[in-house]
Amino acid sequence: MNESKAETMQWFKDSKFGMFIHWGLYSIPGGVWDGQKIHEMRRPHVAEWIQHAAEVPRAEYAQLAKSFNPIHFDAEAIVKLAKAAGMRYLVITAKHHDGFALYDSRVSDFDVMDATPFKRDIIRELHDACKKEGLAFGVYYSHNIDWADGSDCRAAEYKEKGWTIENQNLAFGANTWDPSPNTFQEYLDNKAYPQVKELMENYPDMKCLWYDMPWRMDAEQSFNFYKIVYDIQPQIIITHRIGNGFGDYTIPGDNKIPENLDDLKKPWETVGTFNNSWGFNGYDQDWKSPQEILFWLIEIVSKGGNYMLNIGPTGLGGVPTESVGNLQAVGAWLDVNGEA
Ligand code: JFZ
Repeated sequence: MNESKAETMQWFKDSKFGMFIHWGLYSIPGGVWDGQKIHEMRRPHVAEWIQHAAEVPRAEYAQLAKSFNPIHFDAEAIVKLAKAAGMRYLVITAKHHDGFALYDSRVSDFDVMDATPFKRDIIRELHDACKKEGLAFGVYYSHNIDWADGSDCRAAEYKEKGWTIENQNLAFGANTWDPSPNTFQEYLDNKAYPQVKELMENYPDMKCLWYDMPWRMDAEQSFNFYKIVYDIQPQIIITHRIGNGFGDYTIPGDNKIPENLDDLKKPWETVGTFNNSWGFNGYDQDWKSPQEILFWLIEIVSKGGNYMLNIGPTGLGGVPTESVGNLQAVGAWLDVNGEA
């Protein structure tokens, strides 16, 4: 029998330390497009937003898939690294804002099996490696923003109505440079809902689902995203970034430790970057030292939260050496000084 949501909540509260993985086509350019660095382009300056920053047309961006062949990817090695660091769960981007899926999707060809020479189901390999090594597993799914297939019609709508401050905020992150012809509803019905259903059917016994950036979701849409998960894997807990109050746990903000714990009301998790980006950025060497990571971890855990620290594998699938070394050092410290 499936475990209940209450049991997963308890698991979450006991887990404390997890690994976040941002990986996709954006890992190939690594924060640089046509010789321009992402921090010289428009915000946000995180490498997984390169398509948005450089306003890359959809067809041109999709060409990246042809060279996505991450021969250094080793699911088992990543899971073992997480364990060595003292982490107890792992969450990977099944689909980020660029719309590219890291698993075999039947409803879209823009995925690792159909569009790349690699043709290995990355989500399956990590899911199975976690199971084998006894680590909990979850996925991130960008349900609202999809630069390839969705969320653009409304930006066009706002543009037509005039860019009021309110509209500009609502359109934040939308593809306004080369919008897909889909309506938002078509995108939901033909891609996003079916893809979440596929994830639920294909990868059993998951612990959490990380929806993100719900800006334009209405309550019915957020509810649908909740229901698809609950119908198939009722034990899964969901981030509040699903939108409209449906989440089971809260993210106080990226790289943010909450000050007033009473405001949170739900169990919480701080997510953190290793340098200044989630996706691999080839020129950002501003790595958190083992001491800094321990500061974050201890501060967060002592306040009752979880810390999910991110790694951004390269376009070839390797984990940056600084991340590997610093995680191992954190694990070594915890082995001596940590408890439970
Ligand atoms: C989002 C994504 O856009 C980003 O690429 C990454 O996946 C990150 C984990 O999540 O970025 C956000 C979302 C929400 C806030 C900040 C960054 N927030 O509410 O402070």
